[in-house]
Amino acid sequence: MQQYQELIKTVLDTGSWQDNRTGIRTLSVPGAMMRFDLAAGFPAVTTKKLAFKSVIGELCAFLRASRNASEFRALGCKVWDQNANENAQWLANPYREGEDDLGPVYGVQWRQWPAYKLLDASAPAQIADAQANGFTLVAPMVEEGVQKVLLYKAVDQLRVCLDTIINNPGSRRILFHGWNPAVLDAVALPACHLLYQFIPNATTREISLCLYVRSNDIGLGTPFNIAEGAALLHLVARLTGYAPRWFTYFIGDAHIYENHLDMVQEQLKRTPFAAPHFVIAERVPDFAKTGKYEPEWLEKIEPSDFSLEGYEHHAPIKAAMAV
Ligand code: THF
Repeated sequence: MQQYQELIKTVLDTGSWQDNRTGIRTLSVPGAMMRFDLAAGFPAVTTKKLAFKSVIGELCAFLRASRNASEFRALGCKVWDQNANENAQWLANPYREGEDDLGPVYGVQWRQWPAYKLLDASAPAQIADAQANGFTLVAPMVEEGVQKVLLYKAVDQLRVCLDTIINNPGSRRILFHGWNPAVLDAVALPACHLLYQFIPNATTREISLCLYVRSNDIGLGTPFNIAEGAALLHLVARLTGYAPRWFTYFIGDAHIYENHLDMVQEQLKRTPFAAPHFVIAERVPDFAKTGKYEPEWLEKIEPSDFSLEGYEHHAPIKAAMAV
């Protein structure tokens, strides 16, 4: 994982100091990119210990559309506790539904993006088409004297991605988005990793992922989010019969918090180890072997279905998260 060290160096050498919502300054660079070849191993940081179980717990919670920090904890991930219960602005937010609530974060958008249509009551073809596509009638309405009907659907964006990989792998629209402007006022934290695009190659039977992260905490979030994206690509590949290949990771605001400088500098002194190997349990069906499409495994997956083999790493380094 030399690329992580390169990113740290770039930010230390070229970054500028910035203020932000947390009150802890960051050294920031606008725009960064890393590209990992998953055929060469799993992109786990080795210059400190990666909290792999926590990463996998978070991914499983996202796949189940969880919005409560207690569900993340139950799956082995504690990193959402502070955002749920210690951010004064969120604690005072009228949309917060009590202890541990996060609002409709990541997984809710991935699996249940709320979509509405307000259609003209005199356009039955449109209404019928929407209903055929899974929209349900919510209520009749009158808008500026015109009769309308309101329809609703929870869009399972990730499931649509898998269906499209199976049915139309040449599509360049296989993506899901976490940034929903309609809910930004009702979440503990607006999505940081927010645009995931899968690119299957029907010739080589390899599948790649491009991920865009609007804001990334290089000390804590980056190693975590790299591992999570790579694990998701492995899972999607397994369920659709592809080999995971290129994982390209784009960052908008790439930053190091002032109180993480010691942690990243220590990591520059360490020599990275070879990449470990990512393993998905036998019980998770391999489409390439069974020829059977079983997307319901997106929700059935358990943290224990994922493991790392041959993960050599330097000593763990603890650091505080800016809230
Ligand atoms: N807020 C901030 N300031 N940084 C972030 O990276 C971040 N996230 C998520 C939401 N808000 C954020 C939360 N994700 C850790 C890892 C991921 C996080 C938050 C914190 C963390 O503390 N990791 C430690 C220990 C993990 C553990 O033991 O479970 C580590 O060493 O990796 C970015 O997604």
